[in-house]
Amino acid sequence: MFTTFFSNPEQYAYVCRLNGSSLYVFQIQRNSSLWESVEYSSFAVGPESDKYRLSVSGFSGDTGDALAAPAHPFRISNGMQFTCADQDNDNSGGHCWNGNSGWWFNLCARSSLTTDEAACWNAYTNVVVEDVIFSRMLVKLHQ
Ligand SMILES: [Ca+2]
Repeated sequence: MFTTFFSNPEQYAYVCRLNGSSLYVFQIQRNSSLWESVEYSSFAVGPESDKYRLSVSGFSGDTGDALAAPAHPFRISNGMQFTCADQDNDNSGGHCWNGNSGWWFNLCARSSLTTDEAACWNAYTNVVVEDVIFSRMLVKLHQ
């Protein structure tokens, strides 16, 4: 998990500085121990004034696009502002935040890699399966 990465406000700024990087890769390990990876050729996080809005495109990978696939529009994270314990920016009448860190929740999401207890990455169905036991994010910078 990169919970710590998203739990420190100064790290948000670091993510913003990485905007325009050539490739973002999420590597995900399921509780079956299998690893999967997804890539986004464009990954941007908006400024604090826009509550770190997510913008991704250019998906490829060996599992589905849980951030932007249109199968279940109300769960798309792409275009959403960041929600965490003290910032409810999701489209739920409640608060999608659960666990100990935040995510780009909509109503709510099919993905969340920042929580220690209920991590998920599910692009194919509307059922949230919390089967991610480890994940990491890699960034390839422009030359
Ligand atoms: Ca809400």
